[in-house]
Amino acid sequence: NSTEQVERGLYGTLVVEDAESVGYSQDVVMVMDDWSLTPTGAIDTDFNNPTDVSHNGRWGSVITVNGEDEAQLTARPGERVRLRFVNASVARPYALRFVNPPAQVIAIDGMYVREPRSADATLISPGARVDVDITMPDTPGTFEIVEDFSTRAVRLVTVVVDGGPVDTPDFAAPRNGRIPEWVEAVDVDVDIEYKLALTGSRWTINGDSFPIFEAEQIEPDVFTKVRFTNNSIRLHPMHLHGQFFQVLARNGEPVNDGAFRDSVLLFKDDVVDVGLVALDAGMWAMHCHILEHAAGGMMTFLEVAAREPVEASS
Ligand SMILES: [Cu+2]
Repeated sequence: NSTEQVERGLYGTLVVEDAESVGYSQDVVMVMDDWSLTPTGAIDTDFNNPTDVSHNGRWGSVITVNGEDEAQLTARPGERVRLRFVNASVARPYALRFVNPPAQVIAIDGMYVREPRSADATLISPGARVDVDITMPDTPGTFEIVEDFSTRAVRLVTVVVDGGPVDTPDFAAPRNGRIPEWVEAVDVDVDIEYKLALTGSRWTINGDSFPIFEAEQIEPDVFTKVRFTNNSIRLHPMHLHGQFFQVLARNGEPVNDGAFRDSVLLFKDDVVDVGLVALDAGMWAMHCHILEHAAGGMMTFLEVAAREPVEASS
């Protein structure tokens, strides 16, 4: 399975550029990963060990950005920079901190959000992507971008602001004003519920552990409400291929997500409702993005039916 390959670094990024340049002075991809190393600095080869599978997967002690454990970004005072964060870790979520200078999230999982929102305390679960809009201070200096998902804060990137100041590019941050507000969806019946549990040493979805699975089927072009119920004490970043969804509610509390995403992080005992309108027919994988959990059986498929062929009029 893919755990070992991704742990060893078999991944890359693909940036789909805007049709027209938005106007940032820099556009930088930030790939985050963590590494489990032996005392001599080699990659620990104990992949998918039973403890990692039954706990929260494998969390390495060394965190890197773009392969550097002391990653640095250099910019001139006043520059407005787009940072595209990608979580390539097999198991570890990151919580980004942007206090000074402040920053805005403009896109989640490769899709612009309805309204840019504060990037402080932004969660990026394994496999997720977040784009951030940040303007450099107008005087030289350094600041750090840190993450503090676990109790210990870790520096991800040192930003060095240096050189002569530039005029800050002045434009409205990109957004997708067409993302619907599904406020009434809170009261709509659930179409599919996925119950997530640890059964013995295997992870199960509705009692089945992959490669045993029963694919749920949904129709294209209609609203579908999916509930994830975490009947375990572990984290589960649930990830759906091929479609994007909005979070509707978390533990019964309505959420005005304003973002289409392809994964959502469940904490201990969480019940999370998401809504989607499937557009692309096919058998789509749905799995926990803690890859040790996927290897332990936490995977299924969601089948989106093909559209009825349209009769040619005579
Ligand atoms: Cu999981």
